[in-house]
Amino acid sequence: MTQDTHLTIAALHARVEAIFRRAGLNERQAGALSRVIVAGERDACKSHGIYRIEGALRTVKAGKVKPDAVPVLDANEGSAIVKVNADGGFANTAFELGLPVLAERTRALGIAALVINDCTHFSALWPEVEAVTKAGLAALVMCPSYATVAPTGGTRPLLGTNPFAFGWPRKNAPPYVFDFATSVAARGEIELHRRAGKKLPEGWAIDADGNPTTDPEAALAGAMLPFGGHKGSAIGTMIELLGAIMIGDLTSPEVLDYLGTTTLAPFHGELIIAMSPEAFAKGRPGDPFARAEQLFEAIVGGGARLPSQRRFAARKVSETDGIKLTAAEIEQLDRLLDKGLDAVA
Ligand code: NDP
Ligand code: PYC
Repeated sequence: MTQDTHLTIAALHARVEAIFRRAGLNERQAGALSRVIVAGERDACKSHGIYRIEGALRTVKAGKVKPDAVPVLDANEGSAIVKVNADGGFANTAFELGLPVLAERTRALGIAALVINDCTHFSALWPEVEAVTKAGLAALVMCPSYATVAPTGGTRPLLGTNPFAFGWPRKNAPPYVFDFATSVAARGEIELHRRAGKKLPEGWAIDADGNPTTDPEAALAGAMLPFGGHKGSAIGTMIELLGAIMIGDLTSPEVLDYLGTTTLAPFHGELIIAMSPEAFAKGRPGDPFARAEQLFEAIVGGGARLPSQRRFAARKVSETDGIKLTAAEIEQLDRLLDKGLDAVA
């Protein structure tokens, strides 16, 4: 088999969900995980698409994530801080449980936060940001990962690739969303380069001796670099403070100590802050949504593109033509379904 295959979004979802169910995940964990992984493939975000299934299964097999976890909501009546304990399961299931209360609380108070504790988190953040914007709210989302990034000026990994995402709701267009690793690239990208036998672009990583490298193996053994030098380094540090220390959960070095490897999905917490633009703008001139549209028009009018535009375009193609997978990817999905946890080391 050498040809590419096109699967509908629903068909890929069914396959991915079946793999997770076969591996022993309960319905809620399998459903939530399949939704984010398939969303990654649908939107051409390969670094957090089906390639992540194997890592999730390895983490289950290693006993570092609970496949039958049932997250517990602490609605903290009336408070701006809503908490979900993921019960040692995947973050995505906990997020789905907390989102309605987060939205209700943000509408009532103008700003509220969802704290997720004790979760395994390997996914992109934009599915969560988009879900908050669907409720008409702006969102900031962040979490640590594991110590793989050297702070600017340092040579040893300390910070995580710490993703940071933001979303702004738009009435007649897809939301404004950005979502990026605070390292030059996500670690998933380094792994995809390694698998493809490709060199890394300059400036992504240093080797174990602190020298610049374009060799993915050397980069994985050394350290990745923060994006934008000291600026990305500071934002990555902020995420350790807000998305780990402030919420009483593991920092990236603590995650690595706990797992002992970067081949398993990281276990930590996550912070989601939701804001009501109407509540913040109340009493001030102008409609915040109309003013935001003027800003977006100016950005696009000046020749730039909005973040997520590539993703939304890829989504449209997937919705009409299906999701394109290589023969090797289909074989891998078949193998994971056939062998379950025996398919992974
Ligand atoms: P990218 O650098 O690929 O993209 C970052 C953002 O910038 C996207 O929103 C992208 O939109 C936008 N963008 C890219 N190019 C342009 C441009 N020319 N003009 C305007 N906007 C642009 O992301 P990363 O590789 O840093 O991260 C990839 C994913 O990895 C993220 O989803 C992140 O959440 C995830 N991640 C998860 C971690 C975890 O621990 N769970 C850790 C690290 C990363 P578009 O997509 O449309 O191109
Ligand atoms: O791509 O950097 C990454 C990553 C780390 C954990 C999950 N994704």
